[in-house]
Amino acid sequence: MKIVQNYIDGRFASGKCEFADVNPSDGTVIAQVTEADASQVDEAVGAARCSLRGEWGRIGVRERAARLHRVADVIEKRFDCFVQAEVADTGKPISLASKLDVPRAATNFRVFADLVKMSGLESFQTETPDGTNALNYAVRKPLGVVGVITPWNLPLLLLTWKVAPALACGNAVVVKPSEETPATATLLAEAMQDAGIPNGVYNVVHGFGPGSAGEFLTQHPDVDAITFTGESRTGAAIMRAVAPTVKPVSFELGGKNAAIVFADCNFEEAVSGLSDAVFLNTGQVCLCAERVYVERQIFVAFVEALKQKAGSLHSGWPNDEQTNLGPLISAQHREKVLSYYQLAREEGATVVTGGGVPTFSDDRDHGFYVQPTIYTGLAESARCVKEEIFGPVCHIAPFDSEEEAVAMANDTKYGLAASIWTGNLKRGHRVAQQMNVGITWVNCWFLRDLRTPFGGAGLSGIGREGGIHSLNFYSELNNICIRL
Ligand code: NAD
Ligand code: 6OD
Repeated sequence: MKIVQNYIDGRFASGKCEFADVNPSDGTVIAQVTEADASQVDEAVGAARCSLRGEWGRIGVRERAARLHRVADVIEKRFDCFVQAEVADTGKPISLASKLDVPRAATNFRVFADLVKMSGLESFQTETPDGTNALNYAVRKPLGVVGVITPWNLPLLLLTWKVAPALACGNAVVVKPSEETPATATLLAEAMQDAGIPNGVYNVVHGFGPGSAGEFLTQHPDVDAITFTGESRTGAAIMRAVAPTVKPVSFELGGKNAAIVFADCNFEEAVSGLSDAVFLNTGQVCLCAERVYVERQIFVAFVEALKQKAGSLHSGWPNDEQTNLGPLISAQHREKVLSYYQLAREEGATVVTGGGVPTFSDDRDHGFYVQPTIYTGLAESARCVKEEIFGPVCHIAPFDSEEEAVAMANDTKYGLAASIWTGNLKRGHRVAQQMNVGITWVNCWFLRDLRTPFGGAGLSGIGREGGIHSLNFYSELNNICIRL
């Protein structure tokens, strides 16, 4: 049986306990994963600290950037290896892993390697009280040791989205990937070695949250900052854990995102865009639309068209190129999603399509598949309209006016993303600017430019990453004031 090990100070290390890594498409155990205990987390943090005093702390930004480009080169060279590891851990379709997850991992390194080279000095000339001048300029320094804790839905994409800017700024990292998807973070360790990233700069500790590697990392007194992507309530637990040592946090958390479809939209484009926004990655993208508001004139036609799209999705084996709907990540997550399918019925929903589990009469029946599901008819106060489900499911409700649609879309404690579908760009701007979220797309969804701010409001997070926002989080600014 394959063993997925921790990676500490440039060496793969086993430990006292192991847990199983399960393939969600058929429930088979594909590897045993070494769980890091408190002493191994301590060792990883120590190695990271030590690396900052060595070569990594001395080389300039140009050389750092060159090595990050080499990491991207290695990811591209070992592309199939990364794709296969991601597909086996997540069950996601190979077409998705090879078009989205793995290419984005390489791009994350390239973008932040280039960006950090271009980031300039902030400076001000200041008049002194006696009529002379002073020059202020701010220099960027790394934060130090950054703890990176990530989820299972886009494992390598989301991990490298944080590791790349953290390293570009000259930090060292200890990463704790999700216990569900340990493989690609570990493969990345090999890429780091091949790319000449010094020992101790990138460390991987495997395990769970409470009482395990996640909590050991957040509570560690020598970790300078935590960057986290995951559930909002995990974010709350991490806030409590970092409070005594006052660590800065960057949080990318859950969502209950709305889409607003106006009658003047390009109907085909809106249906196709919403099919992605609801079902991509089996609805396990934090940006997915679980609440769809459609102008009443086109409501019936839209519901029928999205139902047709759901019906055309192919829940095949992940390695089949035709598959575009994989399983959910785990038996436990499937229980959660199915409990919402049940709750929706109890709350009075009309089931337009889905609501259950598909049968295959092969080993996929031991996997964690669910049917793509659409509901209508729920009250806006229903739990299924308020709570994040994180599966291939949406509720569609009609609206009669722009004001009503904006009010319903904003009636949530989350604030991650929204999409607006309209042929009237003036309306697109107007409505987009009223959305209480971090990211609004008009006539598109999940279209990314890595220089732009990314993050959420309310329960959806704290801070922004992307472009200069990442560089700001992963560095400290020291302002120097010189009397001239
Ligand atoms: P999760 O919060 O359960 O776990 C995320 C990570 O945190 C895992 O590595 C886990 O082991 C660790 N963890 C759990 N409890 C911890 C604790 N007490 N201390 C330290 N670490 C702890 O989330 P998940 O189920 O893996 O991912 C799904 C969630 O992530 C959804 O809510 C989704 O919306 C959110 N998400 C948000 C974004 C974003 O960019 N906003 C992106 C992807 C996923
Ligand atoms: O595209 C990104 O940079 C990003 N952080 C996406 C998050 C997706 C959530 O599941």
